Amino acid sequence: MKLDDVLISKAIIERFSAKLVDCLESDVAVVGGGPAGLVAAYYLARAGKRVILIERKTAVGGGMWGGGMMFNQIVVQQYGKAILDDFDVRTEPFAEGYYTADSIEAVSTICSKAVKAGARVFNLISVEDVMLSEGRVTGLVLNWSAVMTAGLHVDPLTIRTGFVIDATGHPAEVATLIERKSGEKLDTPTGVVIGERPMCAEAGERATVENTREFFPGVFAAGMSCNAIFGGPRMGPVFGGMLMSGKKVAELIMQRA
Ligand code: 48F
Repeated sequence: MKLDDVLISKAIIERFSAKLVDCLESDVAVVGGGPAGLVAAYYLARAGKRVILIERKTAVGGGMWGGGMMFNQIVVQQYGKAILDDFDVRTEPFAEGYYTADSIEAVSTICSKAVKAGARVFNLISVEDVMLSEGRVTGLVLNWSAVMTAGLHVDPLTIRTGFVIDATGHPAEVATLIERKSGEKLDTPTGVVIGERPMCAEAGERATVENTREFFPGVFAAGMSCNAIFGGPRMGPVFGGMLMSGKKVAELIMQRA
């Protein structure tokens, strides 16, 4: 059989378009494909929810690939290990209560499990705005990351969803967008994005999980964005809190959806 170049193009365009059209309405839209977003997408999809995950970059995985300062190992505590066990990611004990994992195995395995559970992942797309109706976020406004990077004057498209997860990491982009554009208060002690505090692994891990919650009607924080929104400390390359937060946000949404 002789390969037909144009048939290859047709296959890509038709299949991608069908996937996108199928995702115009979803139960949950996860913004950001770092560890927290991927873990949330997995547990929600596994429970039968229609989940779409939007990631700005070419690759999902966020800050997990690089471990700590490009040493591609991650550290987790017992509760993080339990989640890695759930995904079948291998861990090694290092000291009492400390486990390490290969960050490449962790990202690739968690991503694979999320996709196979049914989460629909769209990379190279950025969330540039939210849809707001009667004080609740009802959807997301999307554009190609390349359009945004190039500053091209191209209008976006929209998707409707039941719940949004802000898993955008340190910049807490969804929360920041809502605060800046809606003029409405967020459900934080100050009504705005407080900003993350300096490094403290012990307090940061705890705060990430505690701060995993709904901060605006229809919108939940997961992962590092929790501490950025609620003013918790950063915690560097210990990832158990990110994994726990992803699992917790999925459970919170499942109680509602
Ligand atoms: O930063 P990221 O890995 O967030 P996380 O899941 O994990 C944080 C850790 O990696 C690390 C840490 C651990 O102790 O502190 O930083 O909370 O992943 C966030 C992802 O969101 C994407 C971004 O490219 C990254 O892959 N992202 C950010 N803003 C947008 C976005 C946006 N507006 N639209 C789409 N994707």
